Amino acid sequence: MILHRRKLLTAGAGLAGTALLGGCDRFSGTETGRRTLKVGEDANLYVQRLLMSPATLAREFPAAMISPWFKPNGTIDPPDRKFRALAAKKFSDFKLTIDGLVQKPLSLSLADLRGLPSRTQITRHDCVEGWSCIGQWSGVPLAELLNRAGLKPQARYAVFHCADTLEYAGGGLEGGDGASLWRPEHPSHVRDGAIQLAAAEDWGGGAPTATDAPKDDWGQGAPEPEAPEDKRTPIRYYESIDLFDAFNPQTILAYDLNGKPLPVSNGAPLRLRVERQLGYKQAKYVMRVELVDSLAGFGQGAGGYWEDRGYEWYAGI
Ligand SMILES: Nc1nc2c(c(=O)[nH]1)N[C@H]1C(S)=C(S)[C@@H](COP(=O)(O)O)O[C@H]1N2
Ligand SMILES: [Mo]
Repeated sequence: MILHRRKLLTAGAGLAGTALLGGCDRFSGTETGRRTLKVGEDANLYVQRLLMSPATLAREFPAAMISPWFKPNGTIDPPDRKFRALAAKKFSDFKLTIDGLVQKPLSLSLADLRGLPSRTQITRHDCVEGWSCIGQWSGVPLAELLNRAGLKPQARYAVFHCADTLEYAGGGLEGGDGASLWRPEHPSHVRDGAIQLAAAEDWGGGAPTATDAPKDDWGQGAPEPEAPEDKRTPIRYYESIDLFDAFNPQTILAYDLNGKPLPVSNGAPLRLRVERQLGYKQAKYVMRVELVDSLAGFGQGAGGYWEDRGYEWYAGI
């Protein structure tokens, strides 16, 4: 079903709807399918309908059920040079970039984000490794940001670019079994190797070219000039969601956990909460949200770091 859906979404506006429906009855028969097909025709109508249709919310819990400790997982302290510089100044220089298929790209500091309307929710985080934690998250609804930026009609997904390097293209980890064998069940394997390597390397995306030299891939400025040149491309964590989830009121970019600023181990300065999905969708260290019409150009094209390694793109709980 997910493959059908990808095919459908990337098939392009020029194809007749009926031709597409032929192989995709199961998907197109759903409400989601019908609404997704509307995107190319009238994005404003689509977004209006989305906002008016009752959102499905994940369960929220009473404060008494908050876990005493929210287990950090995956990357817990990004080794990347740029991230370290931001963290050293308590993220006072941090700017979240919102760009891609938007009318007006945004660049917002943590103070800017804290000044916007916020949402607080107590939800349960379920990791595929088999553990759960209940935490209280506060942050800016993604819908707030998307409404301010204004979507272009072609926008279909939000891609979350994260600060942490997990490996390097072309084999960045020593003693590797190969990327295809790495799974979330073995985060320390990924993490330990990545820390050793990324700490020694420039984080800024391999050899800069004339076109991308002024900006790294988070849009946070030029790579450090003193950094050693590295031909390898760092593979950073990324995630993506569709506009249904993007506009869900529980979808927030969280800056507080349990009433305190988010610890680095849980994704400071900003992490995604998309509450109806599993843990690996909850991107930490979010530097940039890019609105796109296709996921094909990112990583291996499956929509996320773990999705590229075999996990489902829609990780419903
Ligand atoms: N940037 C980034 N986001 C990430 C990960 C990661 O390694 N890097 N791990 C994911 C996984 S598998 C889980 S379970 C959660 C863990 O979030 P926590 O550290 O707050 O428990 O973050 C998710 N988001
Ligand atoms: Mo996870």
